[in-house]
Amino acid sequence: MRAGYVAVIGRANAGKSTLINVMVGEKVAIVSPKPQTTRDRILGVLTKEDYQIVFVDTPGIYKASTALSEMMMKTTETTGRDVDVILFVTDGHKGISEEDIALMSRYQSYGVPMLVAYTKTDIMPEENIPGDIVKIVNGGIESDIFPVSARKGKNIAKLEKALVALLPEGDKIFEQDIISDKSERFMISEIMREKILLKYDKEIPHGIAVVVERFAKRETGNLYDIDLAIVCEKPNHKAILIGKQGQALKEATSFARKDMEKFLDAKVFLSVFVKVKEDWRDKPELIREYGYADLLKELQEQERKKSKK
Ligand SMILES: Nc1nc2c(ncn2[C@@H]2O[C@H](COP(=O)(O)OP(=O)(O)O)[C@@H](O)[C@H]2O)c(=O)[nH]1
Ligand SMILES: [Mg+2]
Repeated sequence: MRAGYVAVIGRANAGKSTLINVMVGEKVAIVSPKPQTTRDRILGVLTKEDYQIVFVDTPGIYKASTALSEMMMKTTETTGRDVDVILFVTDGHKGISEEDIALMSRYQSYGVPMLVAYTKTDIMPEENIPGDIVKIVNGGIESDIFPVSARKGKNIAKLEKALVALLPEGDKIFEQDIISDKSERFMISEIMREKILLKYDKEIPHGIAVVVERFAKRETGNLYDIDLAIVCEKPNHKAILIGKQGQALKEATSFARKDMEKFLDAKVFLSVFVKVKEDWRDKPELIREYGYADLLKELQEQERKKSKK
């Protein structure tokens, strides 16, 4: 048996969460075309007869502008040092820049075995691939490079095999049927956030948190009552979220409810309201209250280590 942790690292929007969902075979992390979709570190677990891969999804690499985004960045950094393998994901469709190579070099220098997934090959000309691979190799990156498409499932099996070969021998880390370390409540709030990411312009979703106020299964009937609060930063954001006659929010809520029903395999009564908390993203106590306690813990751990040195 081989088992271990694989940190999935790369720029925002590279396709990390999509790749993990495809490999795990279930949606463990939400996906959207906007950067900063993944906020928290999420584990996605793939268990087969003779191996277990624990993927660590990270928020990715980008410029931090609030306390929340700074925590997200730091989480990415520490995750890379504490795993068996780094899977560096790069967007093939965007092409390879010097900056991409500099990032790969940085993670290579951690001394952890690394593979590169060059993804989204389904939406780019295939003849661009060899040139980009040469660029990566000439940039001093020694890792094997796998051109893949998460959307089409192309070359995913090969990548999986290569990851397994780099894992240490050992017992399973998680029980057979575990696919994520996150609770149902967490996934419910994430599903709502995904629909908001898809529906509104980026300044709105980046400034919201979704708080589960009630998550209750009825005693009879396969039915959940779920109440959510969407916390936003400004009164004008609240107005945009709700929309004319509540139409915008109604639409987002209806998409979310459908996905929640799929996820819970039950009927869902969903009620959603919007409230304003100015600048919550810069207030640690609110970041904790809104469910990002893991991010805070991570930050405190680092400060502790720093002050020890
Ligand atoms: N065409 C195509 N799109 C992809 C692929 N993988 C991810 N995407 C899209 O790229 C965007 C960002 O994906 P996401 O997984 O959220 O990226 P992350 O920020 O790195 O986690 C989403 O719109 C995905 O649907 C792929 O293999 N092919
Ligand atoms: Mg992501």
